[in-house]
Amino acid sequence: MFRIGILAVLISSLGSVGCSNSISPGPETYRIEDSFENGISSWTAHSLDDKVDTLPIDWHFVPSDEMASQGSRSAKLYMENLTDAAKIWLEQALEVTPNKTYSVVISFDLASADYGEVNLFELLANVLPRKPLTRDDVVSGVRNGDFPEGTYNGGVEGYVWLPKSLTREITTNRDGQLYFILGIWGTWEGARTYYFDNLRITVTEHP
Ligand SMILES: [Ca+2]
Repeated sequence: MFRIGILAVLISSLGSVGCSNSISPGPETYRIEDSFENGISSWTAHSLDDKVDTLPIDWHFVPSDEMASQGSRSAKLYMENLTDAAKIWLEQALEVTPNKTYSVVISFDLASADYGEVNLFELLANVLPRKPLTRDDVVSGVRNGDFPEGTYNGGVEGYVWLPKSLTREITTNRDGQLYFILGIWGTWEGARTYYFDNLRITVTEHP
Protein backbone atom coordinates (compact mmCIF):
# COMPACT_ATOMS: atom_id res chain seq x y z
CA MET A 1 0.00 0.00 0.00
CA PHE A 2 1.40 3.38 -0.91
CA ARG A 3 -0.11 6.75 -0.30
CA ILE A 4 1.25 9.88 -1.84
CA GLY A 5 2.42 12.13 0.89
CA ILE A 6 3.42 11.02 4.33
CA LEU A 7 3.22 7.42 5.38
CA ALA A 8 4.39 6.25 8.75
CA VAL A 9 3.55 2.68 9.63
CA LEU A 10 4.62 0.06 12.06
CA ILE A 11 5.13 -3.19 10.26
CA SER A 12 5.12 -6.30 12.37
CA SER A 13 6.15 -8.79 9.74
CA LEU A 14 5.28 -12.35 10.61
CA GLY A 15 7.23 -15.38 9.58
CA SER A 16 7.63 -19.06 10.25
CA VAL A 17 10.21 -20.19 12.75
CA GLY A 18 11.93 -23.53 12.30
CA CYS A 19 9.74 -26.42 11.21
CA SER A 20 7.14 -26.07 13.91
CA ASN A 21 5.08 -23.63 11.86
CA SER A 22 4.88 -21.40 14.89
CA ILE A 23 4.56 -17.70 14.14
CA SER A 24 6.63 -15.06 15.87
CA PRO A 25 6.77 -11.31 15.31
CA GLY A 26 9.52 -10.05 13.05
CA PRO A 27 11.69 -7.07 13.90
CA GLU A 28 9.89 -3.87 14.79
CA THR A 29 9.98 -1.71 11.68
CA TYR A 30 8.71 1.77 10.85
CA ARG A 31 8.68 3.57 7.53
CA ILE A 32 8.20 7.20 6.61
CA GLU A 33 7.88 8.07 2.94
CA ASP A 34 7.27 11.60 1.75
CA SER A 35 7.27 12.96 -1.77
CA PHE A 36 5.84 16.30 -0.58
CA GLU A 37 3.00 16.01 -3.10
CA ASN A 38 0.53 17.13 -0.43
CA GLY A 39 2.76 19.74 1.14
CA ILE A 40 5.01 19.71 4.18
CA SER A 41 2.41 19.84 6.95
CA SER A 42 3.73 16.63 8.49
CA TRP A 43 6.89 18.56 9.29
CA THR A 44 7.70 21.68 11.26
CA ALA A 45 10.27 24.18 10.02
CA HIS A 46 12.91 25.49 12.42
CA SER A 47 15.83 27.89 12.29
CA LEU A 48 18.90 28.89 14.26
CA ASP A 49 21.40 31.71 13.76
CA ASP A 50 18.73 33.48 11.75
CA LYS A 51 19.11 37.09 12.90
CA VAL A 52 21.56 39.88 12.12
CA ASP A 53 21.56 41.70 15.42
CA THR A 54 17.80 41.61 16.05
CA LEU A 55 16.73 41.62 12.39
CA PRO A 56 15.54 38.24 11.11
CA ILE A 57 16.91 37.07 7.80
CA ASP A 58 14.46 36.01 5.09
CA TRP A 59 13.94 32.26 4.82
CA HIS A 60 11.13 29.85 4.06
CA PHE A 61 10.59 26.13 3.69
CA VAL A 62 7.50 25.59 1.52
CA PRO A 63 5.90 23.10 -0.89
CA SER A 64 6.88 23.86 -4.48
CA ASP A 65 5.95 22.74 -7.97
CA GLU A 66 9.04 24.34 -9.49
CA MET A 67 10.87 21.02 -9.68
CA ALA A 68 10.59 17.47 -8.39
CA SER A 69 12.51 14.21 -8.58
CA GLN A 70 9.38 12.19 -7.83
CA GLY A 71 5.85 13.29 -8.72
CA SER A 72 5.39 16.99 -9.38
CA ARG A 73 6.16 18.73 -6.09
CA SER A 74 9.01 19.00 -3.61
CA ALA A 75 10.00 20.90 -0.46
CA LYS A 76 11.72 24.18 -1.27
CA LEU A 77 14.14 25.90 1.08
CA TYR A 78 15.12 29.51 0.51
CA MET A 79 17.62 31.18 2.83
CA GLU A 80 19.08 34.65 2.67
CA ASN A 81 22.11 33.68 4.67
CA LEU A 82 23.16 37.11 5.86
CA THR A 83 24.32 35.66 9.16
CA ASP A 84 26.91 33.47 7.46
CA ALA A 85 25.71 30.68 9.74
CA ALA A 86 21.95 30.10 9.34
CA LYS A 87 20.61 26.63 9.96
CA ILE A 88 17.16 25.91 8.53
CA TRP A 89 15.55 22.49 8.80
CA LEU A 90 12.37 20.45 8.71
CA GLU A 91 11.73 18.25 11.70
CA GLN A 92 9.44 15.33 12.46
CA ALA A 93 9.21 13.05 15.50
CA LEU A 94 8.39 9.35 15.47
CA GLU A 95 7.29 7.45 18.54
CA VAL A 96 9.03 4.09 18.85
CA THR A 97 10.02 2.00 21.87
CA PRO A 98 12.00 3.44 24.80
CA ASN A 99 15.55 2.26 25.47
CA LYS A 100 15.88 0.24 22.30
CA THR A 101 18.51 0.30 19.55
CA TYR A 102 17.40 0.79 15.94
CA SER A 103 19.06 0.82 12.55
CA VAL A 104 17.92 3.91 10.67
CA VAL A 105 18.30 4.53 6.94
CA ILE A 106 17.45 7.98 5.61
CA SER A 107 17.48 8.55 1.86
CA PHE A 108 16.28 11.53 -0.17
CA ASP A 109 17.02 13.63 -3.23
CA LEU A 110 18.55 17.09 -2.98
CA ALA A 111 18.40 19.59 -5.86
CA SER A 112 21.37 21.92 -5.65
CA ALA A 113 22.82 24.49 -8.03
CA ASP A 114 26.09 24.75 -6.08
CA TYR A 115 28.54 23.83 -8.83
CA GLY A 116 31.67 25.46 -7.46
CA GLU A 117 34.05 23.59 -5.21
CA VAL A 118 34.29 26.38 -2.64
CA ASN A 119 31.68 28.21 -0.59
CA LEU A 120 29.49 25.13 -0.42
CA PHE A 121 26.83 24.86 2.23
CA GLU A 122 26.44 21.92 4.61
CA LEU A 123 23.65 19.37 4.42
CA LEU A 124 21.66 18.76 7.60
CA ALA A 125 20.05 15.30 7.60
CA ASN A 126 20.07 13.25 10.73
CA VAL A 127 18.17 11.30 13.36
CA LEU A 128 18.50 12.11 17.06
CA PRO A 129 17.12 10.48 20.21
CA ARG A 130 15.95 13.83 21.59
CA LYS A 131 14.50 17.00 20.16
CA PRO A 132 17.31 19.07 18.60
CA LEU A 133 17.47 22.34 20.48
CA THR A 134 21.06 23.51 20.38
CA ARG A 135 23.43 24.36 17.58
CA ASP A 136 25.49 21.30 18.43
CA ASP A 137 22.41 19.08 18.20
CA VAL A 138 21.50 20.38 14.76
CA VAL A 139 24.98 20.14 13.22
CA SER A 140 26.05 16.93 14.95
CA GLY A 141 25.83 14.94 11.71
CA VAL A 142 28.07 17.41 9.91
CA ARG A 143 30.56 17.28 12.78
CA ASN A 144 30.39 13.52 12.47
CA GLY A 145 31.52 13.74 8.84
CA ASP A 146 28.18 12.99 7.21
CA PHE A 147 27.84 14.28 3.63
CA PRO A 148 31.39 15.67 3.33
CA GLU A 149 30.56 16.94 -0.16
CA GLY A 150 27.95 19.29 1.35
CA THR A 151 25.73 20.83 -1.31
CA TYR A 152 28.20 20.31 -4.19
CA ASN A 153 26.27 19.27 -7.28
CA GLY A 154 29.13 17.75 -9.26
CA GLY A 155 30.17 20.90 -11.08
CA VAL A 156 27.14 21.38 -13.32
CA GLU A 157 25.62 24.81 -13.89
CA GLY A 158 21.96 24.81 -12.88
CA TYR A 159 20.08 22.47 -10.59
CA VAL A 160 21.00 18.81 -10.32
CA TRP A 161 19.05 16.20 -8.37
CA LEU A 162 21.46 14.33 -6.12
CA PRO A 163 20.54 11.07 -4.34
CA LYS A 164 21.65 11.14 -0.70
CA SER A 165 21.55 8.53 2.02
CA LEU A 166 22.63 8.06 5.59
CA THR A 167 22.69 4.97 7.81
CA ARG A 168 22.73 5.32 11.56
CA GLU A 169 22.47 3.06 14.60
CA ILE A 170 20.69 4.86 17.40
CA THR A 171 19.38 4.03 20.87
CA THR A 172 16.26 5.70 22.18
CA ASN A 173 16.04 7.12 25.66
CA ARG A 174 13.12 6.57 28.02
CA ASP A 175 10.93 8.92 25.97
CA GLY A 176 10.99 6.47 23.05
CA GLN A 177 11.13 9.21 20.42
CA LEU A 178 13.23 9.66 17.32
CA TYR A 179 13.61 13.09 15.72
CA PHE A 180 14.41 13.40 12.03
CA ILE A 181 15.83 16.60 10.57
CA LEU A 182 16.34 17.63 6.96
CA GLY A 183 17.81 20.98 5.95
CA ILE A 184 20.78 23.19 5.20
CA TRP A 185 23.48 24.96 7.18
CA GLY A 186 24.56 28.11 5.38
CA THR A 187 28.28 28.57 5.84
CA TRP A 188 28.85 31.44 3.43
CA GLU A 189 27.04 34.73 3.20
CA GLY A 190 24.50 34.86 0.40
CA ALA A 191 21.04 33.76 -0.70
CA ARG A 192 20.46 30.24 -1.97
CA THR A 193 17.58 27.91 -2.77
CA TYR A 194 17.44 24.11 -2.50
CA TYR A 195 14.78 21.47 -3.08
CA PHE A 196 14.21 18.14 -1.30
CA ASP A 197 12.13 15.21 -2.56
CA ASN A 198 11.66 11.44 -2.47
CA LEU A 199 12.35 11.10 1.24
CA ARG A 200 12.39 7.56 2.62
CA ILE A 201 13.15 6.63 6.19
CA THR A 202 13.31 3.09 7.51
CA VAL A 203 13.67 2.35 11.22
CA THR A 204 14.32 -1.27 12.13
CA GLU A 205 14.80 -2.80 15.55
CA HIS A 206 18.45 -3.77 15.89
CA PRO A 207 18.88 -7.53 16.13
CA1 LIG B 1 7.57 14.87 -5.00
